[in-house]
Amino acid sequence: MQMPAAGAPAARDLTPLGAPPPGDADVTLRIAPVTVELDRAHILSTIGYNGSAPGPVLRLREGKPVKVEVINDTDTPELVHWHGMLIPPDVDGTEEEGSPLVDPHSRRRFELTPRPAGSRWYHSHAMAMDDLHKGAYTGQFGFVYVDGGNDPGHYDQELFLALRDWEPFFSGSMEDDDDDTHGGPLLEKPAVLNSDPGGLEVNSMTYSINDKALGAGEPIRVREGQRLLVHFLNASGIENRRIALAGHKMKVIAMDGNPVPTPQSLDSIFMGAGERIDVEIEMNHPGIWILGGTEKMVRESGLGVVVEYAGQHQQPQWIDPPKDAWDYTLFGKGAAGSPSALSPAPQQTIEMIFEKIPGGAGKFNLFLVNGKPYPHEREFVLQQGLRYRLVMRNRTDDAHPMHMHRHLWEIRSVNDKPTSGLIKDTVVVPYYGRAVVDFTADQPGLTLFHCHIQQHMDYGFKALFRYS
Ligand SMILES: [Cu+2]
Repeated sequence: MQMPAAGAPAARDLTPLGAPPPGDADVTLRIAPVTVELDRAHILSTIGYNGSAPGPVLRLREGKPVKVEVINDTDTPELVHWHGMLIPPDVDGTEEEGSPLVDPHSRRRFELTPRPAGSRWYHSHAMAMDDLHKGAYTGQFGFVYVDGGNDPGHYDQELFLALRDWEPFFSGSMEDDDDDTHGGPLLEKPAVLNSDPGGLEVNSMTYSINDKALGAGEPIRVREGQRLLVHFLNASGIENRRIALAGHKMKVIAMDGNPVPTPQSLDSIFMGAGERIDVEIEMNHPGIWILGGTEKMVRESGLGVVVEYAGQHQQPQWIDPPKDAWDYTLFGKGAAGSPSALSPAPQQTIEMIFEKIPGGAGKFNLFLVNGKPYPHEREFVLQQGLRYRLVMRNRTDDAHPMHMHRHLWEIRSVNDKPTSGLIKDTVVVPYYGRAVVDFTADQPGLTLFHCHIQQHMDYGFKALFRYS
């Protein structure tokens, strides 16, 4: 199939600018300046959706088309991307794929059919470069829950909790204490490292869950014996995070909205930027507890929320969880005994090598995919219907949450540890490590692949897949 080049999308259900405000949109998202009061000391101005940040939780029915009206009340063009959905490139909200921009002070109508069921999210896909008031640094993010209508769970409470950092700033080098991937076998560590001085990184020291810093908002009020379903999202454009609920285990039942083959009860969970994890929590330990980042500085700078059992009155308590190893393969099927029907053999393999060119003092690092920053030529061409294996070789000293639009990945190995059956749209490729995923090329059209850390994406860490 011949696909249009980026910037020349097929017109489809797009209302031209200046059309009268239609009254029949199912969802209206107004992008405009908002004030977010994390706590009394942190009252921020940013850009949000419908007067808040995060935006509203959108509950959509799987397979039922929705009309989305995007109104851009800012001075710069915007894009609303639907992360984790299998939708065509012209509504995916990605300039590289040819989705139309929503121009400043104008509106545009999109029609999309939400699928598959599960926890998805929407966010700006604008480039930020050196402007820390754009793209993923703003308050333009929110959950989309695509309802499949077959949720067997009976929960007393369902919560949507987005982890977030604010007031980003540039710093010389980031001590990434929350990078849990350093313990790996370093399969991709080059024999000779580039010892040039590193460039600027984006950092933060201001955090929240949803729009409140730890202790500033209402607690999550529970009763002993309740079962909670919590949808977590790491909505950071900067960092991966580990979180825990003191005194409780969290049972991981879905990742990136997709049920995991092997649910696990853990003391803490790790989420790359852009990833979602759904957990069940049995409220079986009365007290007043902190749910928050496992790193003290991060938690005390706001990344947390109090969980309060009825009738308890003490100070909120934190307990450091045991430092469990985090590994996607825990949640997949074992390689042995996996029915091959569920994991068809790939017909072609695509190799990708990730490298970082240190920028030096005061400059930005540059990221390369197979030796080149974005844009590439026609290196990544898919043939519709084929099953592909993507081997991601991370020859950098960061863990990168890699995301492919409009497709779902089946994780096949992490640092050569095999697995199958775990379906995701974002995968953290470990520090000097390797991740292998399989996918079927079943979504024709341009498809963006990128690191979900905004600065990495902006400085080269992207590639565009095409269909031949
Ligand atoms: Cu990255």
